Amino acid sequence: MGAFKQPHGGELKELYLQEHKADEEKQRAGDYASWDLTPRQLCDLDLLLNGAFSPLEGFLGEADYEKVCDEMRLESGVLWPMPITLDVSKAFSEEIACGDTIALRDHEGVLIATMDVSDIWQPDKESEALRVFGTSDDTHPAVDYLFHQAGPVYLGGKVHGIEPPTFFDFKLLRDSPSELRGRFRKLGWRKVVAFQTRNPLHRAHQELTFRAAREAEANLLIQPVVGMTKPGDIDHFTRVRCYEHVLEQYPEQTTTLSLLNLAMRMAGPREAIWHAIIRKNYGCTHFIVGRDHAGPGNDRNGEPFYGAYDAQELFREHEEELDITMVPFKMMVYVENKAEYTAVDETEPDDKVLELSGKEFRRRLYEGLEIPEWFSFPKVVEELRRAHPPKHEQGFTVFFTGLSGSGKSTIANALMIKLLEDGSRPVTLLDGDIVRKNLSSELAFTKEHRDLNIQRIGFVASEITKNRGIAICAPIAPYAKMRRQVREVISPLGGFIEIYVSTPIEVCESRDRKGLYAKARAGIIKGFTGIDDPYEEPVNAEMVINTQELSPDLAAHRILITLEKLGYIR
Ligand code: PPS
Repeated sequence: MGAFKQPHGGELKELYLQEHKADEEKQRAGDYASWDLTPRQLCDLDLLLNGAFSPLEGFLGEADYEKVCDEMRLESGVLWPMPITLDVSKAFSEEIACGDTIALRDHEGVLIATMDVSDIWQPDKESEALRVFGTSDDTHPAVDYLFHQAGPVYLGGKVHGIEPPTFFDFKLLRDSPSELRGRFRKLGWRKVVAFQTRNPLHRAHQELTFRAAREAEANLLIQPVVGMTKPGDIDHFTRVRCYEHVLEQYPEQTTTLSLLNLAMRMAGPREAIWHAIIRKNYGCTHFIVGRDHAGPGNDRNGEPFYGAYDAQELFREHEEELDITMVPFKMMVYVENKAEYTAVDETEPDDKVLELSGKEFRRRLYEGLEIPEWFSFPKVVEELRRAHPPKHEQGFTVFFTGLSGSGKSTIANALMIKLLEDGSRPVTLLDGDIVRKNLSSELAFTKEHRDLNIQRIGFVASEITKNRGIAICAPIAPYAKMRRQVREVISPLGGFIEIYVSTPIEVCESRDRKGLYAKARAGIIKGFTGIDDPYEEPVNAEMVINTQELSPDLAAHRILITLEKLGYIR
């Protein structure tokens, strides 16, 4: 591996089998118990197999796991801060025994690797959270994952790579450690400083990376994470397009971009050590650690999980052993009177410092407001605006709920017509009866079937909302839990406006347009909402409409006014 040494003198551990051995193993794997990898496990496995996680040779066994949690070290004594574990369901763990080999497959069933199971154990997750992340507060994304998503049983053992995971996006920007080392060798880059990021790059980042390269007299690798970052982050497709624009601002001879399929844990100081080991494996000699490196934000009480410079401190303690040099950075700020960026601790008393917090930046972005030139690059802002349009260009769902005969359909229909007249976006009406005919024709009115019906409506509405259309739903949706679930699915994708049509049961029954209430009273229809099946009244609907007080036309008009107030229409 030439000038590039792996930490602690070890070689890069690439775990793919040679072609003929992989073919043989593939044949045998038909008989192995098979585990479908979760997205996070697939990221971990990808980096295990390509050597980015050297010196690991597989998912951690129990002894290594315990020592990593306690001391950030493997049993061998080698520094390794993050437990890389294969969590599975109890049912799957009961199918297998230590000594078995299992098949590890992606979500389409492609065999990525096999694993010789050496350990099967049930971890104490609370203790793991406290030891690794220093907290059991599940507002920490990795604690949330550990407690609410990870399976209850861990499997450890060596892995044998059969086929690298397939990527359809940005293929030319994805490199294995040996590929990147090869590129550095070819370019004659003996010193490389790596910059890790999960955010779009703005001017402050550019200045910081320029300075780092200058200080270290090194070339620059911008290596953004595209595996899994903090929930709520800007999607990687948008970010990579932004990185490509920013790259035009860098000298081509000394800067390169490569994407890292890492599943981050947001573990602050421990994560910084982990990132450095990975960058060392990729052939870098220096690593930038800025303010609050891989920080998960604030805890339940509004306090930061880690100190702003804790990562730098922990890195410093282990720098020699890591064999990669830290380039520490304070926060960069813009000094207006000097028209340049500088480290926050280098400003002078008379300097006029301009700042734009991440929160304020996002607010301006989402509301289509001005973003100053000193903060970012026009092409980056344009890209971000395209991905996060202002509310009047986002999709939204208007979700009516109410008893049969409450007037939902009539108002929903009136609203649809008014929105079609406005013409700003395509509109789809998912009325109870329409859905029951086209989407849920085999379903009855049991609780289970009603839930499934609402789930389907929620799914279709979420797709419409994501693609910037308008979905109008008008089912009875009698159960609060399902309404909440639909809200949770749709809200991150656009607007969600719940409207409770609160017409009392007596009025609905007296109208009895379809004659169903009479049949329900006579016991001909069983489980009828409001008669012998419950309707749980919404408590957090954006609007309540009583059709005794408002005509359908006026009700639809009121809804339009609310949509205008919320910013979804102009
Ligand atoms: S649910 O609970 O949300 O899945 O119901 P939904 O799909 O909206 O119901 C659509 C229409 O089915 C008729 N219908 C019943 N409603 C309630 N309970 C029972 N048991 C039932 N059986 C048939 C009823 O007319 C609903 O139409 P709307 O438009 O609401 O009157």
